[in-house]
Amino acid sequence: MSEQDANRETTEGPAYDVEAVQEKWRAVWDELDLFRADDAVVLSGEREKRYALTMFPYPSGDLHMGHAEVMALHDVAARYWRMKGYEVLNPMGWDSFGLPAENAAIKNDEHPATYTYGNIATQLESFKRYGVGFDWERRFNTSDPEYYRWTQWLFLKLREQGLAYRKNSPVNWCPNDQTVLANEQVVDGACERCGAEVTKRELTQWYFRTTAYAQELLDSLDDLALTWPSKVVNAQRNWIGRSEGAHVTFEVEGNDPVTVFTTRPDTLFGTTFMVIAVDSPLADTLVTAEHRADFESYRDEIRKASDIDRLATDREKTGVFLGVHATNPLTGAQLPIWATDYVLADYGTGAVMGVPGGDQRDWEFATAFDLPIIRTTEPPADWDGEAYAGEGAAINSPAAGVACELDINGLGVEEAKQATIAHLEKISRGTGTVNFRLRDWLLSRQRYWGAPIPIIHCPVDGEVPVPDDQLPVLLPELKGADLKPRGTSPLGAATEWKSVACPTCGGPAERDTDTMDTFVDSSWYFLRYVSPNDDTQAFDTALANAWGPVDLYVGGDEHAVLHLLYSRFFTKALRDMGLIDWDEPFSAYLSQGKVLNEGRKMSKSLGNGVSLGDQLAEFGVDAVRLTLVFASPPEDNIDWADVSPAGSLRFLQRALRLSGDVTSAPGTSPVGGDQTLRRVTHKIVHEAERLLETHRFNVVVARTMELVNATRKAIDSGCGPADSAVREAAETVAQLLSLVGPYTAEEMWAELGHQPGIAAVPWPTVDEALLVEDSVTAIVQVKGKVRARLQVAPDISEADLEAAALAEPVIAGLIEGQTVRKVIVKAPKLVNIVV
Ligand code: ANZ
Repeated sequence: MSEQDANRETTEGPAYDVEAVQEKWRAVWDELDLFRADDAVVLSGEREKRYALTMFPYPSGDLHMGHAEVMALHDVAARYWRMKGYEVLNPMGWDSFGLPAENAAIKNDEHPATYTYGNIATQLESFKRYGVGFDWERRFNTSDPEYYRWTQWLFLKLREQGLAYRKNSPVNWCPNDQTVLANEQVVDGACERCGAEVTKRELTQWYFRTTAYAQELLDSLDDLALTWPSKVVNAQRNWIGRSEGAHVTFEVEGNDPVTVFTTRPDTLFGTTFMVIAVDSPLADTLVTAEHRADFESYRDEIRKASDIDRLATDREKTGVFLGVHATNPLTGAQLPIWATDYVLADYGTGAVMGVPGGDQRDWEFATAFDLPIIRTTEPPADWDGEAYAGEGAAINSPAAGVACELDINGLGVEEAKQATIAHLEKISRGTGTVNFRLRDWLLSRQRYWGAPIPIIHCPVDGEVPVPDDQLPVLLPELKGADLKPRGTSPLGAATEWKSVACPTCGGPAERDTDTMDTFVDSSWYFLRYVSPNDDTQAFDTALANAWGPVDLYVGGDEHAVLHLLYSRFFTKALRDMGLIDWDEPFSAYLSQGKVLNEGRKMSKSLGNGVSLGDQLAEFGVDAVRLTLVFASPPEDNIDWADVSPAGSLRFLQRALRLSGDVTSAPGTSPVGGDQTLRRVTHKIVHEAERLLETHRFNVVVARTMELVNATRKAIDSGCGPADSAVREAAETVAQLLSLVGPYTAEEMWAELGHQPGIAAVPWPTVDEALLVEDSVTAIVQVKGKVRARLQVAPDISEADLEAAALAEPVIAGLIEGQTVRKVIVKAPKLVNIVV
């Protein structure tokens, strides 16, 4: 017996047999099938719906503490809705394709399918033991052909709409995972999964046109900001990165004109050079024969660097002259064109007008290569910095002696911008424009474990979609070394699978050998849950409209940009195809903190991991769940070293003992029971509703503890165990507790003489009359200082309150012999006496 167990026995009587209680109720619950969501009820409008969703796991091992936390939090909301009478959809499945499972499988020398499905079975068992109220009838795995058939179908739908396309471009390459990465998967220049430094490669890849929705994805964030955490909303805003500015076109001798994107068209008079992304096709076109050798060797060197390094403000400025000049459209000045690495090929137009007076990077570049600097915004008098990007009057625009039809000298930045844009539009040398940082989503992967891209490449017909009736394109069976990543897709090794007849001309053709990013699978899974077994369509539109959107989504911050943004894109695209009628997938989002140990993230290498299995074995499911919910507000991190599952277990036991002590019969009316205890009970239920709706689940647990204490006091030294208010309080404890400790709650419910299935019992009704306070505290101030406090009736009149204040002995003593000039009375809370 552990020290805690011994402690428990001496202070609280014998520990309850957690294991036996869990076993008993699990079997009963399986039988009762309490969490089945009823489509008919929401379709008919008979009951209002709630869709509760938590991010489905990758099956890369058994469940861990992080899963335990998110599931415990999520279940509080789902169970509460259920008790409040909503028809609740609360499904679960597995995000079973993708790198996490594949890498783990390769490491363990197993086939990804064997490994994945083995882990799913393990996790399913753990979920059931953990007692989360999921509708298991709706489960699916994204790696099931019945699911990915529809992922492929959706890909083709998006392609039909021009929202999926293939292009050749420099892409992020992870040398360790041997695959390309979306921009969102590169964090500080490293692979989001494995941490390896990301490099660039020129490849033909598939993209989703997320940029088509850039403005709407941004605009809808204004509404989401009310129900989503601000850090997630801000992360998305930054990621989408809207910039207002202009496209300006420069003539280039012997070449096509070059267009730049600038946020500061007002600085055009201060442009002294032009810089082009060294790795852009444009640089390659412009460079003269004489400068080509230098250019190419510079480019080879730069290709090794990541975007983050390239954009770092403290990076030394490098570049090569391309041998050509551009003409300033306003002044006719000749500007040398350089290639550099601080301009990115895939942002704006990949070309920048160099304004050293206004942009620090340009300043450093001009200084490094001895190019002229002209200020076009007047810096403040005490300015001793270099480039000045702030507010100020336009100067040198144009400079003295320079002829130009446009003169913006003296205008403020905003006015100067508008005037310049207007002029450029008039002379057809530019237009006002909006630019987004958001890039299209690169979705193809050179890895085995994903949904094959359903495209056939035909030498005659080009890209041909696989016809609907030939979906799914099943993953070919590959084994051993053939599965391993190698720079090109492993699917290429399946030579028989790869060669097919072209669906259009019947001639020899080849399947696309790339697979889709796992994030494609999870961008629409919330739709599949509404009709998970439908083999005629991806999802049923009527059901999707009835159940959707998700009312509360619970998950981690790590998906703030990736998964949430992609799901939002899919939702908007599907809406525009008429497949759903809502605009956003997740109406509210709760992002839970992390479970740490001793101040640090749990990890194998630090040796500070806490095994969920061990915790459950030692303290039981309810104590672990209660500890996780009680430890902090959901958004905050929890340090497992600072919490006490043993204390949680003691509390559960104390709660359980209440139900054994109640002696009145089930069904006894509480009316006429002890009023003090009834007031406490009803106030706590009333407050709990508000707390649950605002996701302050930890405080709900605190209030439940208070109710346990109040009930215990009533039994032991108050009205006694036979009072009907004691039964009411104990039943309320069981119901509140069912949100976090369902096994203990069910046990209490049975001991209180009820049928099993507390999860389906309606939420207690609050008697408003019991919420009215007997008395409130009124403050009495003399000369602005609080001198006394009075207990008064909440509906006391102003006259009575003034009289009571003046009669109070301390106050009477203070004002004796003084002239009372004024008495301000705000019943029932305040009396202010001015002497
Ligand atoms: C001239 C200028 C003058 C600029 C000035 C800024 C200040 P955001 O706000 O991020 O959109 N730029 C344009 N394309 C670029 C690329 N592909 N790689 C790196 N930099 C690029 O930034 C837009 C500004 O970043 C543009 O406005 C351009 O520099 C630069 F006083 O043009 B600016």
